[in-house]
Amino acid sequence: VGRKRSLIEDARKERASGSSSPGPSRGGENFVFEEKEGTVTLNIIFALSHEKNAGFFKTGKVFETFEAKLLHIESRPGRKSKNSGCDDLEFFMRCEVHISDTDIFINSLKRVADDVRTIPEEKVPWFPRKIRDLDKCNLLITKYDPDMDQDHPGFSDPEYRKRRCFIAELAANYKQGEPLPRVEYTPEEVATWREVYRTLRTIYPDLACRQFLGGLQQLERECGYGEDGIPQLREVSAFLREKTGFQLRPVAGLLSARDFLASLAFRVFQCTQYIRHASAPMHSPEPDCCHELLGHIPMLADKEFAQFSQEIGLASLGASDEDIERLSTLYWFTVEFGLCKQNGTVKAYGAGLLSSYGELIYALSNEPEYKPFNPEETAIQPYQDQTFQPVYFVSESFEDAKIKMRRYSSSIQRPFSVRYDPFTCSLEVLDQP
Ligand code: HBI
Ligand code: NLE
Ligand code: FE
Repeated sequence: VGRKRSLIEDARKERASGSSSPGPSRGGENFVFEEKEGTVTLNIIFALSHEKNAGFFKTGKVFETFEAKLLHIESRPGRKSKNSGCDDLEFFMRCEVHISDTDIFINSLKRVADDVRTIPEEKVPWFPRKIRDLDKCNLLITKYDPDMDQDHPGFSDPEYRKRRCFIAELAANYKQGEPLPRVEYTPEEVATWREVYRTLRTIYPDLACRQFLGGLQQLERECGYGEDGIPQLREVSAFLREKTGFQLRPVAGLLSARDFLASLAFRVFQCTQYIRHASAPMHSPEPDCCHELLGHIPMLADKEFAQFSQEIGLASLGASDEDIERLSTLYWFTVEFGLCKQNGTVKAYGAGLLSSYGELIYALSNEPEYKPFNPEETAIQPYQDQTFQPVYFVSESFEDAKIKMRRYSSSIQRPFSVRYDPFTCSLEVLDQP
């Protein structure tokens, strides 16, 4: 517990201190807002025509008089120059002034410069810019932890809890680019895996979607999947990289939605390495290696699905808390619990279904309610993360889900746009015009 707490605190501290604040140009630090006591940060734009060149120094005097602390300065051809050919300049200044001086400061500027206006500060949450920044995406949620939750099947099993701490430590110490840690699984752990694998394997052909079955077959042929041993993340990651460019990194437990989704933007999938408690093989409320390896990995070997996953990740970067909540609900009802139509029948593609014998059977029985997948509606559907879902969303096809999801993502308002550069594994962040 202590270790996890301190992980959470480290992540918070690092973010708050801004020492890790990434990004070179506008769109980077300009968005990060910090209100210090008694001061306010202003983004000011003003224009100076060529004849009034001396005006620049007059504006400088205003800044000096009000002891404005300059944070950023930029100049560019003004709006007028574009139309009239006259060479006026526009200045963008970011500065800190005393709150009580704000109005008089702006008015003084108006006397010496043209078109003075302020633009509101955008508050954009920190997000990773390069793949190495994922080392900072480590905010764990201790909701279903065996150390914290009395209802967890491992709560009263000290051996199990000790084992979980050991495996959590491997993930906590991991840094991007290092070889993935190996876990020597005990015979008891392998027995749990065997039971999960064997029972699920018999029902997959009838209930899982075509893409999943294809992926699983490849994993069985090329990556040692089978009931006799728990595959190691290192091999599985190498396999996925060849298929779709996805790679894995170890994670100690349930990650915050923001951090989890952010890693998808880099085609990185965060995987737990511990296994569920032997007493509850057919369903676990938290992710474990059965869920990752059986539920997620076969799907991530499909190109179209990989693209779908990355796009949810890209849409989440720097999004507001409310948008993250909606995106993670969408993720929940698609990537985790999605159903889709194939040749006239409904099949499962959601990882939470494909790793739980109990819920897979239930979801494809005629008990639960089905609704057509429609992002606007799906995004606000309350969901259940302790036991089976009361409702599942059915997509016409992956193609259809992807198109609808794209339309939804592009409706999310952000003051910048992002593009992933696969050569450098980093993001290009562009200010919108
Ligand atoms: N963390 N380790 C881990 N694995 C997941 O599958 C996972 C997560 N955090 C959040 C999450 N999934 C989703 O349910 C969404 O909230 C994004
Ligand atoms: N219920 C799933 C399982 O038993 O494998 C895990 C879901 C994780 C979100
Ligand atoms: Fe999952």
